[in-house]
Amino acid sequence: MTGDPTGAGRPGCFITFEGGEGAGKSTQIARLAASLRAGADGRAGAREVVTTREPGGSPRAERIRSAVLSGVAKPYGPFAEALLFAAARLDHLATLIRPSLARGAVVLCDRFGDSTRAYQGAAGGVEPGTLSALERVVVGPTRPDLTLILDLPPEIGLARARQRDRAAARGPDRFEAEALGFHQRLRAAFLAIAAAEPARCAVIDAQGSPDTVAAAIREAVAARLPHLVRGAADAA
Ligand code: T5A
Repeated sequence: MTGDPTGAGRPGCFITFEGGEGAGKSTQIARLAASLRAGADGRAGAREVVTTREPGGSPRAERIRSAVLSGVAKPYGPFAEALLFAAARLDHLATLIRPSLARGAVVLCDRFGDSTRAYQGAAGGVEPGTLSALERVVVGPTRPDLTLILDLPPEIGLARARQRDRAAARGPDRFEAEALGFHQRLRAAFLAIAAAEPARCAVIDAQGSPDTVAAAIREAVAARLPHLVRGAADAA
């Protein structure tokens, strides 16, 4: 992919996945990555796709992830946690996301700035203006071209996450352990973000089977970023 297909001043394309706990983001990122990499005819190598996650995605940011998700920063409060997520994001953007976009890759990121707005802002109580200022400084122009918000009742997402955690013989992390009301505020916050920024965000019903959700995501990508699908067809 060359030029500036999204008009965002860079050759690559930045897609973020957002939503509550256990919504299926990791599952669906792997599926979309495979489908974009394969191209229209299933031939491997048609497009460079980078998959990554937040917090984390770079060695230094992964160290911050371990600390925050362990709950060690919880006593400092949601604003301090927002600063830690921002520090991780700064490194992730500088070392992975921006270089990948600059060489024309499609970057698929599991959570990004909307998670700070929802978790530390709407659910955690940090003032939105403060978080917007932080986002302006840290993210600057590297905003997502498309954000897929995987929506489902938090009871279902938490049950999925708990089942996965049990299978892996581990307990809930810092945020999974919050009360149901916290997760209900998160869901409302993600839907409010989508309503406020409809050009960037697409809400995906995440209650169906993995195949049904994957099909809805491919449809949204084709509708919002047709050059990605066209590019795959051209490469075929
Ligand atoms: N956070 C993050 C902040 O507070 N502020 C920030 O700024 C940022 C960036 C990250 C935590 O950090 C917080 C938010 C999070 O609490 P994490 O471990 O990355 O922690 O957690 P999540 O992003 O929530 O990811 P999860 O791994 O919990 O959930 P996913 O990725 O949404 O779901 P996935 O794909 O792992 O699926 C969960 C289980 O459900 C099954 C899967 O097989 C898996 O077992 N599943 C389905 N089952 C039935 N039907 C489907 N359609 C299914 N899809 C998946």
